[in-house]
Amino acid sequence: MKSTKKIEQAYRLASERYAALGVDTEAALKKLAGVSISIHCWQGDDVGGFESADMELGGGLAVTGNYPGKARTAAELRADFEKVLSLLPGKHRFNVHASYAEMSGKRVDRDEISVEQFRNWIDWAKKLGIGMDFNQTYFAHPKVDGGFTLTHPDKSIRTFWIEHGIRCREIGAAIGKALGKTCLTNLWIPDGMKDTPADRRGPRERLVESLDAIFKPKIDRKYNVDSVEPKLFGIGAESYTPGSHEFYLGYAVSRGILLTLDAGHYHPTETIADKISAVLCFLPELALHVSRGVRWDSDHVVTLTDELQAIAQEIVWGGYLGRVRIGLDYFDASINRIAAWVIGSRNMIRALLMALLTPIDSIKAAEARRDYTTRLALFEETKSLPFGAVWDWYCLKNDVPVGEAWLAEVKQYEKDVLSKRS
Ligand code: RNT
Ligand code: ZN
Repeated sequence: MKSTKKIEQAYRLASERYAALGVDTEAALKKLAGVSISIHCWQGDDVGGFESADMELGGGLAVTGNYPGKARTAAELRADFEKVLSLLPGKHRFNVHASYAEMSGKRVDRDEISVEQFRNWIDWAKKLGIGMDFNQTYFAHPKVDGGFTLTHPDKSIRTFWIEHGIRCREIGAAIGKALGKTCLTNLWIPDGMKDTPADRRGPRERLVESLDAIFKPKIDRKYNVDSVEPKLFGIGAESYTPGSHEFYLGYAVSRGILLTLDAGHYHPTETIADKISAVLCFLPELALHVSRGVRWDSDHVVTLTDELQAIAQEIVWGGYLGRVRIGLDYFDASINRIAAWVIGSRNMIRALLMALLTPIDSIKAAEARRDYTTRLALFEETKSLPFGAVWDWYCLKNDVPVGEAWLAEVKQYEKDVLSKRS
């Protein structure tokens, strides 16, 4: 355990080093404190949800691993997430899927859910003083017929899912209103084809129609904002996805709603970092699902990769912190789930801090005078600046464990709580 005094000393030295390069560490930390990451509920229970125990996940989503201790109830998931929050510097949000409805005796189907099934979530978030985000759930349900939801050829199936879409927007608005923090309701559907389709046009035109019906009811944007999430392919949808990038980009821009860029949804060498400034030329706000695909959309725990740093850099250096709703999306059941949550979340925050501590004004000035030599030299030298000392200080100041000390807390929680779950 590092002593408080040493952490402070290291911070002071680091701060001087940064100041010499024109970077104000205090200002950086202040900015960082204002960023709330929307942390996904589904890391805590392998995207299980609490509607029914026997429904297969489907929709091309696959969680591997059977590490013991998964949350079996909403109450357990809430307790686990409180543990996570206690290990993260800053104030963050919780992102809930519709399948996390709590039925309390009276089962209602997805086309009939309402804020009633989410009261416990809202009360809990209110108690913690955190914001919440929401998602329609278009998977793990018998009406995901043949893998189709909003593009299904049968009108009655489409109608069911349209109703679900509207219900969720209403729930999103109720959440936003109750918590006094705008809720983002994100729509993703699994629809796609394993093999080459004969008709690419039909499903897309049906999807436009379905989406228009979902977004027709006017909802105060103070309470809820809507977003659509593209994907190029998935397991079992290798050849065609109606809700592709171009499809939803066009849809979001023409309808004035948000777009959600998921880092795992594109071709392996295609990153979402470069898309941020392009999309923000045409949309007021953007949502992200920061994830880590390994060979495919595998949703591995977010690590501090070049890609993660590039995403954070684009947000920070582009001046987009107020226009990008940063969310996480991954699920790993092969390691302690709380640790998975903490590692990915801390990495996201860390990547933002690294971007905030870059002497970007000098680098941009070099670029403007076409001094690309200086640009490259400064980019590379920045990589060995004493970032870690600033991060440790930030954790200390926020009363959360410094360095790897959080792990001991997770291990203790595993011993006291998780290991007692069967
Ligand atoms: C699936 C999408 C989607 C889901 C969550 C559970 O490929 O990324 O966002 O991961 O809604
Ligand atoms: Zn996603």
